[in-house]
Amino acid sequence: NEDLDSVALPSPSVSASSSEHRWGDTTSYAVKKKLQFWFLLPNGNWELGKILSTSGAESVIALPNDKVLKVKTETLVPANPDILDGVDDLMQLSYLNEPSVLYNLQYRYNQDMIYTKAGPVLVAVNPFKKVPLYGDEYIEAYKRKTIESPHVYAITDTAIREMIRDEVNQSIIISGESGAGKTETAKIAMQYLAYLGGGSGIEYEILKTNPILEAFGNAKTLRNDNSSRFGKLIEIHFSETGKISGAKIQTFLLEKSRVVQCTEGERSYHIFYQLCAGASPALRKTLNLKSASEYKYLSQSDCYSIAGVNDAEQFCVVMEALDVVHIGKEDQHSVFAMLAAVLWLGNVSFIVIDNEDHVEPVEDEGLFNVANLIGCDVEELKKALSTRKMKVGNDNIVQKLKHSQAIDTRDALAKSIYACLFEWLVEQINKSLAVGKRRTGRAISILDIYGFESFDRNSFEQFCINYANERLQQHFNRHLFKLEQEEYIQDGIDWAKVEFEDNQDCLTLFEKKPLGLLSLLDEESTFPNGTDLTFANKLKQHLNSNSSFKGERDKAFTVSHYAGEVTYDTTGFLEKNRDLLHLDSIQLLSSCSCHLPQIFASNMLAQSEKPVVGPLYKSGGADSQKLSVATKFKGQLFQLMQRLESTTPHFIRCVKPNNLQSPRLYEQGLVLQQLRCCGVLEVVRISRSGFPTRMSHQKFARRYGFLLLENVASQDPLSVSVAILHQFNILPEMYQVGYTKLFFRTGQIGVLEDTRNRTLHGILRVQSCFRGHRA
Ligand code: AOV
Ligand code: MG
Repeated sequence: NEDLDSVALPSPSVSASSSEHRWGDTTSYAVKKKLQFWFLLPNGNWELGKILSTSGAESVIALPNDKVLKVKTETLVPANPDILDGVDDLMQLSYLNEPSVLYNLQYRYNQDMIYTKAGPVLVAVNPFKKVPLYGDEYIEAYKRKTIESPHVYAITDTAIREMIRDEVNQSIIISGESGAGKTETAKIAMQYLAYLGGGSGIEYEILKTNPILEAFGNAKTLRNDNSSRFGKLIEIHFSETGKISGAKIQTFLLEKSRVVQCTEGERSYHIFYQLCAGASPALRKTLNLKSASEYKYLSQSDCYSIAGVNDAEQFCVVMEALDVVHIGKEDQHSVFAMLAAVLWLGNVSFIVIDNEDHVEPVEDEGLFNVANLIGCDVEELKKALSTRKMKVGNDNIVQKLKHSQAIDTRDALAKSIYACLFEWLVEQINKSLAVGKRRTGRAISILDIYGFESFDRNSFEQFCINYANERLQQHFNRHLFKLEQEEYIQDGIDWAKVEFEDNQDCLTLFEKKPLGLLSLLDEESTFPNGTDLTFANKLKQHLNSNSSFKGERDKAFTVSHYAGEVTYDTTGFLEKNRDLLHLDSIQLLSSCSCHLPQIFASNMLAQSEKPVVGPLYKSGGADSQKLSVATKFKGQLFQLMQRLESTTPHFIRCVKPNNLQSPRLYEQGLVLQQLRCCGVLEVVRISRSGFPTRMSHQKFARRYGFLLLENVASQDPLSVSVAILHQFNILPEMYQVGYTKLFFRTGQIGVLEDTRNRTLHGILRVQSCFRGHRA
C-alpha cells in the first residue's frame, strides 16, 4: 500500500510532489542511524527489527526472536523511538506510518487505554469487556480537567464548552463498522451530558430512553449481539444556564423485515424474547403468552438466548424505563398486546379451500389470539388475510388469495404493526422529553446509526445501511479534508496537499438521476411487471461502466464501498422498496376496538394521502400513493446532513479489534483495514501539516497591535500583523500569511496570548496603583 509513507515531525510547507522524497529521506536517515524498523512478516503482521548492516539495496536485520534476515532496505518502515510508545495523540509520532499507528493503538489497548486522538478525531478501540474508565469520579476529573487522557468524556466536554462559548449547536458523530462500539460510545457521551447538565431530572428520563429503544430496535446479528437496526439522532437541548431542558429523538429506517424473517444464529428484536421470558403470570394469561420457541417468527432462526444476557431481567429494566418516560400502565399493556399479536400472527397458517389454490386461515389459537389482542372480529381478520378488494371499472370485486399471497399479506401486517409501534413509542418518548417553551435553541446532537455491514448474503437492508454510511463518510471527509483544504486554497496558503479516499463516486452511483441505483430501483418498483431479476438486469445494462459497480451472475450486483466491496442479492428488493400494506389490512386495523391499531391505521392513511412527489404505486385497484422506502430514506439522510451542517462536528471513530467479540484480541489486519477506509492516517497527516489556528489580519492587529514597541509606518492590518510576528520572533515555518487571514501551527498563538495577558495585567496594576495613589 502506498500509504506507507512517513513524515518527520512538523516540517513546513512540503509540497505533495516531495512526499516520496521525504519518505526516502527519512528511511535513509534512519538506516544510517541503525534505528528500529518495522518489517512485514509473510503472515501480514508487522514485526519490530533492528538493522545490523546495510549494503547496497539490502539490509540484514535482527528480529526479536533472534532471527536474522536479509531484506530489501526499501521494504523497511521506520519505527518510532521507545519514548513515543503509546502516545495520546497520533500527531505526536515522529514517524507516521501504518505499522507505527497500529502498534501505538495496540500498545494502549493492551493497557485498557482504548481511546487515542488522531488529530481532531477520537479513535475508540472496542475492549469487549468492562474497562475502569467510566463513572462519576472520571466524569468529575474530566470536568475539572485533572485528566488529560483522550476520552469520550473529553470530547463531550469540548462540545459543551464550544456550544456555550460560540453559541453554536454541536454534534457528536459516531461511526464505525457493525459491532465497533458506536451505541456504547453514544451512551457514554450521554452520561457525561446528563451529569454536567443535570439537575431538572429530565436527564434521568433521557438516559432511560436507551434501554427502551434498544429493546425495540436492537437485535442479535452475526456481527453484534446488540446490533442497532435503526439509526438515531438524539438532540439534547440546553437552557441559558447550561442545564438540560429537554431532548428530541429522531429515528431512521427500522429494519422491519427482521420481525418476520431472520437468518440462522440471529434473533428478532430483543423485546420479544424479553416479553416471553419476563412477563408476569397475570400478563402471560391476558396475552395468552407462550415461550419464545412456540412462535414461528422466533423459532425459525433457532437462536433464543444471548450469552451473558438475562432477558427476563431486561424486561423489568424496560418496564421501569417505560414508567420513567411517562408511558402509562394502560399504554404499556397495549404495547405488550401488540407484541403478542405480532407473534401470534406468525403462527397463523392457511389451508387450501378450492382447486384454484385459494386459501383461508386455519381457525386455531393463532387466529383467535390475534383477533382478540388487536380487538377485531375473527371473520374480518380472516377476510383481510385471505382476500383482496379490487376495483375493476366501476365494480368492486373480491379476489381470493393464493397461499404465497396470503403469507405475504400476513407478514406485511405483522411488520407494519411492529414498525408503527416503534414509531408510536418514539413519539410518546418525545412528548415526555419535549423541550419547554423557553428554549434557547442550543443543543448537542449525538448521531448513532447502524454501522457498515457485509455478510455472506446482503439484501435491501444492507443496501440502505451501507448507503447511509457512505453519506456519513462523505460528511466526515468534507469536514476533515475538503473544507480544510479549500480554506487554504482560498487564502492562497502554501501547504502540503493530503490525498484522501473520496467516496463521491460511490455516492453518485447511488444518487444519480435517472441512472443511479436508487432511481433505477424506484423506476422498476413502479412497473407492475418489474421483478428482482428485471431490476438486476437493468442495473447491469446501465451501470456496468461505472467504476464502483459490477454486475454479477443472476440477480446480484457488487458495489465498491469506501469500507470494502459488498455483493447484494436483489431478491426481495422491489417488494421491500414498495413496502405496501394493502388497504384491506389498514381498514382492518382501523376497525379494531383497541386504540393502538386505530392510531396505526390513521397514521398510515395520513402518510399515503399526503401529496407526494415520486413514484405512484397502484396496487390491486386500491389506490395507495406513497414514497418508496429508498426515496424516503434518502430524503431523511439529506435532511440529517443539512442539520449536521449547521453544527460544529466532533468525530468519534469506533474500531473493532476482532470479529469474535472477544476481549484482549487485537487483529492487526482487521484494525488496519478500518483505519484505512476511514482515512485516520490522512486525518493525522493533514492536521499535522496544517495550520489549525486562524485569525483575520484585522482581528490579529487589533488584538496584539498594542504590544508593538515601535511604530509601524503603515497602519494597515497586514503591516501591523507582520510587524507583530517579527517582533515576537515567530518562526517563518510556524505561520503563513493568507490573503485575508493569518494561519498558525498548533501552540503558536499561545505565546502571544501569554504576553498579551501579562501586559494587560501590568497595565491594570499600574492603573489601580495610580488610582490608589490619587485617593
Ligand atoms: P455498534 O453500535 O457499533 O454496532 P455496540 O456499541 O453495540 O456496537 O458495541 C458492541 C458490543 O461491544 C457491546 O455490546 C459491548 O459488549 C462492547 N463494547 C463496545 N464499547 C464498549 C466499551 N466502551 N466498554 C465495554 N464494552 C464495549 V451496530 O449497532 O451493529 O453498527 O448496527
Ligand atoms: Mg449500535
